[in-house]
Amino acid sequence: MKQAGHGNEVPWHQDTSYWGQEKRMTCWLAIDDATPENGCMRMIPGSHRKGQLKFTPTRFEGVGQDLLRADEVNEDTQVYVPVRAGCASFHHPLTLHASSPNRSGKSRRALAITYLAGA
Ligand SMILES: O=C(O)CCC(=O)C(=O)O
Repeated sequence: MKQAGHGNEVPWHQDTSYWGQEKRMTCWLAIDDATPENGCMRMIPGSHRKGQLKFTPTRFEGVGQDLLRADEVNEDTQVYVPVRAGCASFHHPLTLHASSPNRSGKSRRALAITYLAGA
């Protein structure tokens, strides 16, 4: 949830930093159009092939818990992942991704659904 003109940064991370190596996948369903202006996700293509990277728990203002920030990220190859309202993106749990604060006048709401592989 990133309200218009508000919303925190989500630092570069792999979901495995939070979950461990469980076989999971995230479906990110946009409720509003997500654009570079209102803080859509950014990803590093191919980063899921690099395995688990080192990360540091980091305190962010206005966030009640530490977020796990990947230590070394080369943003040169990042891509923005705009998603239209009602559409979804899917990402591998090792894919490096992040999002910026929403500095626009439009809200950026989304629902993240995590699929966990059965045994
Ligand atoms: O909504 C965002 O900006 C980040 C979402 C995210 O990190 C995720 O769904 O794994």
